[in-house]
Amino acid sequence: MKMFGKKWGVLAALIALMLAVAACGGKNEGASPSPSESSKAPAASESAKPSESAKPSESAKPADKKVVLGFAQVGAESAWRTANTKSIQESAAQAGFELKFSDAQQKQENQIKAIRSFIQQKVDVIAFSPVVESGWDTVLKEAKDAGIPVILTDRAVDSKDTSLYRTFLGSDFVEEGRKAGQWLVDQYKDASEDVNIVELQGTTGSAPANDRMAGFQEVIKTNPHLKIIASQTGEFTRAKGKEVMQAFLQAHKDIDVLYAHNDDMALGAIQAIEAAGLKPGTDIKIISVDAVKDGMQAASEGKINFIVECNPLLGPQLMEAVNAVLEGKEIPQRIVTKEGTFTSEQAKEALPTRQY
Ligand code: GYE
Repeated sequence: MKMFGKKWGVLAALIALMLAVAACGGKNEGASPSPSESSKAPAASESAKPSESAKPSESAKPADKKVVLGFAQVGAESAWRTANTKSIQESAAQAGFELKFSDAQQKQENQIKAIRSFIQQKVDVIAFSPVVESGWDTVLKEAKDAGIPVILTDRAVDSKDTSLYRTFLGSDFVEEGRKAGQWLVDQYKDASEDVNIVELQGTTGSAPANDRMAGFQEVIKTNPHLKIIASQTGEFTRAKGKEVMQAFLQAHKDIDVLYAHNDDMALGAIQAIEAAGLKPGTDIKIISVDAVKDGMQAASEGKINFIVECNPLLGPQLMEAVNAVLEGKEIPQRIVTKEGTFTSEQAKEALPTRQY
């Protein structure tokens, strides 16, 4: 944007100068020649490069219309989400796309409204991260009928008709839950008494909450001593994580383990645990998911014992998928992000180079 202003400012100054010089000889036509020259400069492929030079050309030359991508984001509930939003915005700019971005504040009705408005505006592609899994068929059908391809990012929908979207790009949340459970199984393999686990679930009905719960349960049931004694949503936020953990601590005097579906809730819970005079990571073992900076920091201090990584930097892959869809290329129905896990020691090592 700034470059646009600057460039045109310089052009305008040049033109003014030329006009002044030519005023006596009198044949210069004014503003048109220079802008149209500059508008030819960036070819379509060049505009995909991280350069601002694409912008003046597009507005001066409507034939080279930018790809318009409508993105309906879940909200701004966590550090993961903030990193995800930034990745999408930056990658869209780099790809030379016009991004119409909407924040649904964790409400499905807002996302549906945003998608309908993208359809009305005839965007080229719609992408979204569905806040919950169910209830999308009608609006997805509307997009399909309008001929607008839809790409799911981050979270899945439970629609039976998979022709309603072109691909689903994101993590395998069941696998994340399994990794969390496996660490616990390994830690307590010699347990001779019950291990009391409390669980802070993500947003009710969301794919990561459903799947992280399922994967975790699947693995821990191999050891009957591993018992979930309480499980409640903390809505993926720090504030709610703290509040629910406070209630857990009041209701149960013998909590051994906290499994939080994301770092933000674990960080909120850590505050509640410390306020109760207990040592997070020691008195209560903590497992969480995401591996955002603050989570990794807490892990490196030994307050979180194990973090399962969930990569929010989906922007570049999303833009590739948008291009592929628009070029009519075949893309896989499912694109899974690669991720790892971190113990406290590994978190300490990895922290300085974390991007989010
Ligand atoms: O783990 C959590 C966020 O959908 C993977 O949503 C995402 C989850 C992430 O709020 O922090």
